[in-house]
Formats: sequence, structure tokens, C-alpha cells
Amino acid sequence: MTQTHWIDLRSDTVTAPTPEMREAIFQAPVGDDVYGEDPSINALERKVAELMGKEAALYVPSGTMSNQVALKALTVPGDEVICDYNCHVFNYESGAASALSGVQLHPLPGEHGILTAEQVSNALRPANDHFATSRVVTLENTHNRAGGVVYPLEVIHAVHAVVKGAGLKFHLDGARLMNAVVATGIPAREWAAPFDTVSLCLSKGLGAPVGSVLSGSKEIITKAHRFRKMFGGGMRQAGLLAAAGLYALEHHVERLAEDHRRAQVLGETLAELGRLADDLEWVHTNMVFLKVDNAPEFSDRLKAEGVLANATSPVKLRMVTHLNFDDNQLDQTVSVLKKLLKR
Ligand code: TLP
Repeated sequence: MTQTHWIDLRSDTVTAPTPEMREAIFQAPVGDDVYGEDPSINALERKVAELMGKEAALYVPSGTMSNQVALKALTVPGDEVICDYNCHVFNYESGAASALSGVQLHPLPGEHGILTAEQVSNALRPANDHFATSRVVTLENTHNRAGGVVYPLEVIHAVHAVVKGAGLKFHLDGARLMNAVVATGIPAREWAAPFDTVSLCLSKGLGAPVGSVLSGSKEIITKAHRFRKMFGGGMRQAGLLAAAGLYALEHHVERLAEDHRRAQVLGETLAELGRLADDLEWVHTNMVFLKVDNAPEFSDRLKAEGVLANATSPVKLRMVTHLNFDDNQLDQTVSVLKKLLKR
């Protein structure tokens, strides 16, 4: 059901709904969600709250909105949000945290996207009129720009101890949290437990066309609900979309292991060619980064061979495996890489 003849490795956001998912969309009961009356959205929110071990959840149109309503609900203008300098909130959300919540981000140089408890502790601002108020620490798991890296759970616990010791709030951009679940066997609620708010995307590896879900306490989700409306994300009969998300959570989680296996093959191929941007031990889930002399030019050469991959820096490209990338396409991609990158 992909609508394209390309081998599209630009992102796991490029997938098309399967025929079965389309059937679930077709059958979905709907209502007006601004009135709280959409049964499919209500069922999705209950399911994700349960999955994450939280009191409540909120369906929103995108991962960006999910992160941003969370930050808005957890902060007041003039606050500071501590994050890794490669995280999505800092790099790819159009400056939303400053524009929409009036907060400043305090990016720290994480190694492979991972912040240590010591780094976070050293970044806390003393109570003093000169400083912004340290209010939130946000982590990303799996970490996109680090290459789909799974955050070590013990590091999360150590950061959590610092966060709570200082009376801060803790947010998780878990856009690809289910990839971490499948890669480690650690259940979602265990990953989610230390956090006040957790954002999960349905439209990445899970293969739904639209939507993310923010989970947290009833109090925070009630606030986030108001900010979703303020940000223009109050939807009506969006149960059609939520039904795809429900379907994805029921049928597309275990299969993420296939995406991880294919990413390993790409990683091994690139390592053999001396072109893997990082060591193979950092290929944890569904992403690989390759290093070349000129990434935009190499992206064009790949495209001429039928393979799409985005440059993420002047010398790096990202390849992301997903639901619409099969073993046949994997073989073709490996051949193309060997042809273009042979030493
Ligand atoms: N990531 C996209 C691009 O925006 C870079 C991608 O192709 O990977 N958190 C993380 C960790 C993400 O990777 C993304 C999307 C988001 C949040 C935002 O999700 P959307 O695109 O639904 O706003």
C-alpha cells in the first residue's frame, strides 16, 4: 500500500496505513472529541494511560504538539527546560518552547543523546534573581539524532533522583518508546514510571497516519487538554485517526523487531564499508547514520538508484527502517550501498 516506487528510508513517518488498518479506520465509532464524546479517542486514551501506568492520557495531532502541551502544562514563562542538545524539542520544533510557553531551553552535550545525572545536577540554577528557574528536565527515548539509541534505564533512574531531589518536573519524549520496549523487553510502564509526562507517537514506527498521546496525572492532563485547544489541536470526529492508533498498538508493536533486524543489516553493511557514523554497538533500534564527504550530494546519488535518505548534517545521512521496508528492499539497499561506497 505504499504510494511510491522509491525505497524510502527518510523516516519511519513515511508509512501508509495497511489494508487492515484502513478497515479499522472505516469501522471506527466516532463523536465530537471537543465534547469528550469520541468513543475511539476515549478508548485510545484509556489504552495508552494503562500502557504507561498513568492516570490519564490525551490524544493530540503530532509529537510536536504532545511535547509542547506538556512543556506548557509544566512551566510558567521565564522557566528553564534542561535537555540534550541533540533532542527533538531543541532542534526540530520550530522554537515552539520559547514561542508558545515563554521558556528557555538549556541544552547540554549528551553523549549519544544520553545525559548523566551529574550533568543535570551541574546544570541546575540556584535560586537567585539573575537566573531562569530550572523547572523541567526532558529526555528522549529512543534518541533520534543519536541514532535510535535506547536510554539506559539505570541512567534514567539516576537523573530522576536529581530531578525529584530538586523539585523539578520530568518529561519524556517517547516518540519511539515502543522501539525501546521491543529492543529491551522492558515494559512501557517501567520506562514511563519516573516521568511526570510521557509523549508517545503513533505515526512513527507504529505506522498510524497521524497522532501522538501524552500521558500523565489527571491534574497535568487536564491542563494539557486546555493547551491542546489553545494550540488549535482540539479535534472533532478524529476517532477515525485514533482507530488507526489503536490498531497500531494492538498489531504493530512486536513487528518493530523486524525493523530493528533490518537496521542491523544496514549497520553491518556500512560498518564493513567503513561508513557507519558510529560504532555498530550504537545501532539499537530502527536507525542508522552513514558518514560521507558530502551528504546532500550522496543523497542525490542514492536517489538516482531509487533510495531516499535525508542528510542530517553536511557529512551524515540517516536511514530509518519501518513497516513499508521489507527484506527485498533491504537487499536492494545493501547492493546500492556496496555499489556507491565500495572502497
Ligand atoms: N521526528 C521526525 C522529524 O521531525 C525529524 C523524524 O523524521 O524523525 N520527537 C521525536 C523524537 C521525533 O523524532 C519526532 C519526529 C517528534 C518528536 C515530532 O513528531 P511529529 O512529527 O509528529 O510532530
